[in-house]
Formats: sequence, structure tokens, C-alpha cells
Amino acid sequence: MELSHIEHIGIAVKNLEQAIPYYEDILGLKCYAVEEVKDQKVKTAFFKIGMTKLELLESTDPEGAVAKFIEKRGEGVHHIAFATADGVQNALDDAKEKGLRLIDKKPRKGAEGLNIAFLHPKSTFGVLTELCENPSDK
Ligand code: CMX
Repeated sequence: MELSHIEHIGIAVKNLEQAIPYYEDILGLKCYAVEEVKDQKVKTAFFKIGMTKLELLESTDPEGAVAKFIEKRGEGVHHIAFATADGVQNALDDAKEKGLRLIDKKPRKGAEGLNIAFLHPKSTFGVLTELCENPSDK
């Protein structure tokens, strides 16, 4: 696979409204979008910083991945998302061939219209890893 940059860092929070002022008023970033991703059971808030973004994640469902993460490990860094230069499916095929555990066998739709797929943290040294591509870049 070929990765071009860190697309975003996902951060799990209990409450977006309470967390956003820290990023805006203390760190001086601007929240440019809030979006619910029903499929992932989250509400997201995005901030740009240089070439990358921060994605705050609030769970919309007590059984969702982010709610379970916070219950087990508390608020904090949840995943790193890499932009693929040669496509998510290609990266997944490569990861599978090299014996990594895939959460998604095929790309699916994530926030901001990106095609996304996750690699399991148990096969990536503890970091939930997201692979992304922007279909409009194709
Ligand atoms: N980072 C690192 N480790 C994680 C983790 C994370 N984000 N989430 C769970 N784990 C670990 C747990 O601590 C646990 O480890 P131990 O067995 O050592 O305690 C193990 O993985 C299993 O955790 P679990 O609570 O039993 O959770 P599940 O197996 O049910 O689910 C995972 C874990 C990663 C498969 C699931 O969270 C998933 O499918 N994630 C991908 C989708 C997602 O996270 N969506 C939300 C964000 C969407 C977006 O960005 O738009």
C-alpha cells in the first residue's frame, strides 16, 4: 500500500459540546463541520490543522464502538486515519495478504463522503487504524 499523509486523528469524547470549546478557545482551531455518521453510531466534529484534521467522536448509541471504547479506556485518542495514495481496496488487499486482521473487508462510507476501512488494533500494535480515500480525488 502507499499512504500519502495522516488524514485525521480520531478522538473519543463523551460530549462534543463540552469538548469543542477546548479546541476552539484554548487551541485556537475552528470547528468547520459537525456531522452524524449513522452507520458508525457517532456524531463527529472536525478541525483542520495543516494537512491533517482532528475528528472528535461522540457516541450516539451506548452499544457503539466509541461508547464501548470510552467505557473501557476513557476519553482519548481513538484511531489514526491514513490517506491512501493507491486506494483503500488496494490497501486492504495488501494488509490481508500480509496477515493483518481486517475489520472491514471492503471500503464503506465514512464522514465527509470518504471511503474508509479499519484494521483491527490487535494486529496493528494497539492502534485502531483507518484507511481512507476521497472518491473525488480519483
Ligand atoms: N484502539 C485500540 N484498542 C482498542 C480500540 C481502539 N480504538 N477499541 C477497542 N480496543 C481494544 C480493547 O481495549 C480490547 O482490548 P483487550 O481485549 O486487550 O481489553 C479489544 O480491542 C476488544 O475490544 P472490545 O471493547 O471488546 O471491542 P470490540 O471487539 O467489540 O470492538 C473494534 C473493537 C476495534 C473491533 C471496534 O471498535 C470497531 O469495529 N471499530 C471500527 C469502527 C469504529 O471505531 N467506528 C467509530 C469511528 C467512526 C468514524 O471515525 O467515523
